[in-house]
Amino acid sequence: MTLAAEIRQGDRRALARGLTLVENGDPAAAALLADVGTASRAHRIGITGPPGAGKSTLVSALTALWRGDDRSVGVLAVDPSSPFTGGALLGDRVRMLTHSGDEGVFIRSLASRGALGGLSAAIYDAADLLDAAGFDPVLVETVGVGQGEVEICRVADTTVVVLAPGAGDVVQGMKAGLVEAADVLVVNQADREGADALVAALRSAAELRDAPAPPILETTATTGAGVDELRQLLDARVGDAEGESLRARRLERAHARLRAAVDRARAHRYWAAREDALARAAEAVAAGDTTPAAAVRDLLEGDA
Ligand SMILES: Nc1nc2c(ncn2[C@@H]2O[C@H](COP(=O)(O)OP(=O)(O)OP(=O)(O)O)[C@@H](O)[C@H]2O)c(=O)[nH]1
Ligand SMILES: [Mg+2]
Repeated sequence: MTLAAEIRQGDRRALARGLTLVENGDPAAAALLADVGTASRAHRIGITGPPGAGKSTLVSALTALWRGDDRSVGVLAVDPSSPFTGGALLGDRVRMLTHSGDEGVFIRSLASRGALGGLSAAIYDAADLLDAAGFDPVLVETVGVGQGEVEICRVADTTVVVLAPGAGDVVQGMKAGLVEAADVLVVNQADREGADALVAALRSAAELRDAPAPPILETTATTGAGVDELRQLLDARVGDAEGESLRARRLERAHARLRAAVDRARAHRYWAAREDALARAAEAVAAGDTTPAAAVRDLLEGDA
């Protein structure tokens, strides 16, 4: 049986092997992804927000609820801010999930070591594999500050931004970008002081967006309070009422993804055929024998 067929049958070891190919940017990954068949069935949910907001705790609590409905849950934990930590740090971050040994839960940390096109391409591809293996929903937890994680959220059908009260000025500053990216805003650690004030602040920030204000929910992930409401809200997005906006989002994502993939493939082919020319041009530019602009013109000459 091919690796793709094993993954489609839900073979966990095959899935793990496939994810490693994707993560390492292995040439075999492209063939696997083409083979593995139609994806885009699973609801892909990005969970993002500042460190320590309670994302993993929330993911774990949500997972428990979905398992109660007998749904299989895939979790990808991503750390765009530390590409060089490999798995160590990420391992710590996901270890708190209490679902090990449950066949209906698949948790994997993802570091982009060699993925062509970087981490967001690797996340797309990894989510495809989890999807093909029958996991639905697929959750992507990302930690980070600023544009990085907002960018990564673009791979999701639904972006949940998790904040916690009392995280200080840095968090206040980055909220704007995060609020922009959110389909759902969650104020976690609602048991702590300042949660209501944070909700009020987010409500005013959300009103400034062009898009309709996202729903704002309060949760206490450690006790589970509010988590079922979040789960229902997420599930409703794939239902009839919100199905249309999800389809539009997927179309937009497919567009961006295909363009990026073709750009990468073309760049790869282009440079593979021109390594020597590049080396010569770089030497000429460095020596002052030609200008960068002239070198670029020469390199692009004859390219369609
Ligand atoms: N009081 C309180 N503590 C919480 C709540 N949710 C999570 N925590 C605690 O906050 C700490 C961080 O929780 P995590 O779930 O690891 O947070 P995270 O956002 O995944 O953190 P990183 O992955 O490191 O960015 C842990 O000690 C949790 O037990 C909550 O609702 N209330
Ligand atoms: Mg975490």
